[in-house]
This record gives sequence, structure tokens and C-alpha cells, in this order.
Amino acid sequence: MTLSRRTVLRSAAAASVLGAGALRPAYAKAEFTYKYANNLPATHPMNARAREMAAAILEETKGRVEIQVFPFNQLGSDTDVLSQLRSGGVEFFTLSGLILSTLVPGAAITGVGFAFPDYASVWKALDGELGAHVRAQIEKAGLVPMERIWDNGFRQITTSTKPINTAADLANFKIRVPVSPMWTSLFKAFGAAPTSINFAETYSALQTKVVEGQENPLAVIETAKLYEVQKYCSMTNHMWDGYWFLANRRAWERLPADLRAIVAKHINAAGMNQRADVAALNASLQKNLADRGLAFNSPKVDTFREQLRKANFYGEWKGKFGDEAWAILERAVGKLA
Ligand code: X2X
Repeated sequence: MTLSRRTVLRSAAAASVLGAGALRPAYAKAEFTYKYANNLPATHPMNARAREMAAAILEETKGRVEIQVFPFNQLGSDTDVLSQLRSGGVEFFTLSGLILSTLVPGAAITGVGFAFPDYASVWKALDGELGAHVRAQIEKAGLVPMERIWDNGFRQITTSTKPINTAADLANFKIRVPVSPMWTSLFKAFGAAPTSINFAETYSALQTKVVEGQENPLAVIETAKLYEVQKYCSMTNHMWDGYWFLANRRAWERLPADLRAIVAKHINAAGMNQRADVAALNASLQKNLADRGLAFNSPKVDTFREQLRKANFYGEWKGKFGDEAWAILERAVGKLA
């Protein structure tokens, strides 16, 4: 072996160690090494922006704060990681407000079916009164939410068996939904047969036909390769979903105030970039997914809304959230029921 080849190999090995998350040699061991877990593939913009964010935090804190990113349920399913976050085993976690509602019931309000007509209304509400209302409840439950919610997107229904054109096509349909009373209630109101399954088990539940379908934004359907085990995609846009960026409170308060400010600044900035990436992906992926064999259709969305009214879905949830919270939602999106 020539010297130059050995040198190349040695630096390649060093680069791959650094790529695996070690600190750059310019910094000593970090004072604070915190884990950030999420449920999405490493290729999803959530993780691209999180890696960038972790690098910016390491740099601006001069190596004092290292955030290690663990994508795609590497540390456990959402249900597991939520309890690790509460106990402090994991310091940061992004979780849908609807799944978080198993701990903070009011956090499901952002997922009311067909509440948001478009992204403009989503960000106005979530960066405004509705977001502040939900964050206050999250804080009461002992977790620390960052100010900017990250995007998951508007959700579409995929199936292995048939296109969904009207609400009637969902009658008794076996569909996977995330673990959340709001999701179960929504699909029961549509007349479907929903089963709660963590995202970590969703691909295999579809593959083994435990369920016929699922619902997710296109960016998730693509990056998690759900198109490999699904044939149809019905563009229902039945719900917008977002990820609260949550911190364990004790871990958060262990950071000195100046470091906390730097960390929050970069997490929120990454969230804003992630929103732009995800919205662009969700708007452009249809062709890519059609090329991979997914058959798209545009359902009659009015039949779904009508079905929710008939089933008293809105009345029931207004009762659960209470008049004050419901008024905040309706101030953002208009009258729902
Ligand atoms: O579990 C899902 O379907 C996902 C990835 O969209 C959420 O985190 C809610």
C-alpha cells in the first residue's frame, strides 16, 4: 500500500467517525450532550434540518452543547419515547399534537378534521393565539415546547385495495391511525374501522395486511416508502398535522440561560426552514409517487365534511375542548359546526 493510499484511507475512516456524530476535534467533550428523537426517516426534511440545527448549535455554543439526532424511532415508538422524554431519558422529541394529547388532551385541537383550509391559515393560527393556547397546556403538563411548531402536513389516505372517492367508501374500512383519540374519533365518524398503531409498526402492518390503508402527508408516504405496500392515494387533505418540538423540563433548565437562548433560536429557525421544505415537498411529490406506481384520485371532499356533521363530530369535540378553546379555533378558521 502506498503512503498516499494509506493516508486517504485513514482520513476516510476519520471522516466516517466524525460523520457518525463525534465532536469535531476543535471542541473538547460537550458539557451538555442531549438526545433528540423523532419518528421520521433520515431523508425527511425534519432530519435534514435537525442535523443542520445541531451543527449550528455546536458551533455557536463553541462545543458546549451537542445535540445527537436519532431519526425513525431508533430510540423507540412514539409512545415509548414520550415516556422517555417525561423521565429525562431523552431530552428532546418532536411529536404530533394529536399523539401528545394522550398526555395533554387539549393539544389535539389542531387536528380537528377539515379545520384548516390552507397553510396560510395554519401558520397564522399556530404562530398566534391557537399555538400559544396549546403551548400553555403543554407547559402545565411539565414539558417545554419550543415556540415554532414543525410541519408534518395535510394528510391523504392510501390503500392497498381501492381508491377512496366518497365518505361511503370508508364504511368499515380497516385503516391504521396514530395512537390518539382524535384520530380514532375522526375515522369512526367517517364510518371506518380505525386501529391505533404507532408509526414504527405501520409499514409492516400495511405489508402484512393487518390494515388495508393509512393516512399521511405525501412527504411521509415517500420518505418512509409506504408506496411499496400501498396502491392508491386519495387526496382528501382531511387534516393538517404538525410536530411540537418538546424538551424535558429538567434538562432544559439545566442549560444556563445564554445557552438556552442559543438552542431555542436554532431550533425555531430550523423549524421555519423545515416548514418551507415540507410544504414544497408535499406540493410536488404527486408526480414522483405516481411514477412509483401509486394511483391518485381527487375524492369528493364535501361528502366527508357532510359525514362529520351528521355524526356530530364537531359538536362532540367542541364539548370536550370547551367553549373557550373552541372559540380560539373558530377565530382562526371560521365557524365549524
Ligand atoms: O404516525 C404518523 O402517521 C405520523 C408520522 O404522521 C405522525 O407522527 C403523526
